[in-house]
Amino acid sequence: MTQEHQFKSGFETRAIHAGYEPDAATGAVIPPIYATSTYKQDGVGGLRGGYEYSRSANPTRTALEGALASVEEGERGFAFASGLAAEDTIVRALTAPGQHAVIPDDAYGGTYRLFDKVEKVWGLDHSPAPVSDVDAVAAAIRPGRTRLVWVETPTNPLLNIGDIEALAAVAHDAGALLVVDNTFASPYLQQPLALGADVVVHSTTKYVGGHSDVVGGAVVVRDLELAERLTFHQNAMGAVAGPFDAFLTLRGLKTLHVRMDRHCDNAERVVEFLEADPRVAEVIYPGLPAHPGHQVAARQMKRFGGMVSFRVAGGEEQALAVCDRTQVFTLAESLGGIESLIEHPGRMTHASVAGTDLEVPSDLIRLSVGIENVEDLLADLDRALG
Ligand code: P1T
Repeated sequence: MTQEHQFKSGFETRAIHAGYEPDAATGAVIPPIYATSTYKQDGVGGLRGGYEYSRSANPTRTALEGALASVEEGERGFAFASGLAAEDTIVRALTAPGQHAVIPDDAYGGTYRLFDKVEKVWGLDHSPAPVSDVDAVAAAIRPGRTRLVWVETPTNPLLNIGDIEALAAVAHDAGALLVVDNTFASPYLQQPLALGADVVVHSTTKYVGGHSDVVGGAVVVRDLELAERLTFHQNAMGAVAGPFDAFLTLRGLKTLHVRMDRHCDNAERVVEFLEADPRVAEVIYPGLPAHPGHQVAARQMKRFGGMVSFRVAGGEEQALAVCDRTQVFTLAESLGGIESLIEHPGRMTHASVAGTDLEVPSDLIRLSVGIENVEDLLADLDRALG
């Protein structure tokens, strides 16, 4: 597909074709795993395909990076060894010591830990703010010092919704960049760059990879100056995706739209079931009209996603018991794979925020609703609720 054709195509076509032309020599329709660290030069500096060393660039990674840029409607994509490696590279590339970031007050625990224990030591301090409250985010900005307004939407694990257009306006008024962690929505459901965000970041470990078999991260931007800095830091810091990981992630991306629609279908049924169950105290899902972010989510997302959080009647003890009892939902960290997962954020993914402003309720359970038979999922939850 030519560049121009890629731009005009629908999401599904780009997810399958963007970033790679069938191999000129063999006709291979899928990019090979270029398991090579280096490339023969035809005379000093005579690079055949622009490749010099696989930390700087590798053809399998290039294919993934092109596809990521295309599905996020950006100009340049970057693939990293993990979501956190992608986040760290954004911070080092786009901020300087002495600057400040506004971060979500219910971010992924590991993101908070990165800002609080690593980036702060480097000289970037941060203030948590609720992403669903644009005025609170604006109030957390330190004029002249805030360089990044960093949001997740939906947030992990409380599924709060940030209004990307409004947050971009607030960030830009203050001379800051808006970074959107698009992991929970995936590029199929939401394209933050088209809504005014400057940087999109993903844990591709989740919906993009989609099969719980690879850890990875991605960054996508439109602005070529930001792209240049990210290119430099990706190479200089070196936290790149290896060729096999890039291959698996690209393979996952090609079916993202099909998987995601089924994740959403099944999540809607799970929400309906939980809403009607007296053993459940509260269901949190942006697709519910009563969710405070519903209107914004309906505007900026294609559907409402595969993540469902709920609070059980009976407190932490009951929440832990439910997590122990499921048989189809696997008790595990992570999300976004084909199989359903259940977890207790307070003790698992968000244990690192205990005792901080980001602490999550102890009776909260998070579901990553997979694409199994939905009746099996409902029966499993019914049994586990006891
Ligand atoms: O795990 P890694 O690929 O490094 O990505 C970190 C990350 C970043 N952003 C969001 C929104 C995330 O959810 C994550 C990872 N989250 C989990 C492992 C989890 O179970 O929530």
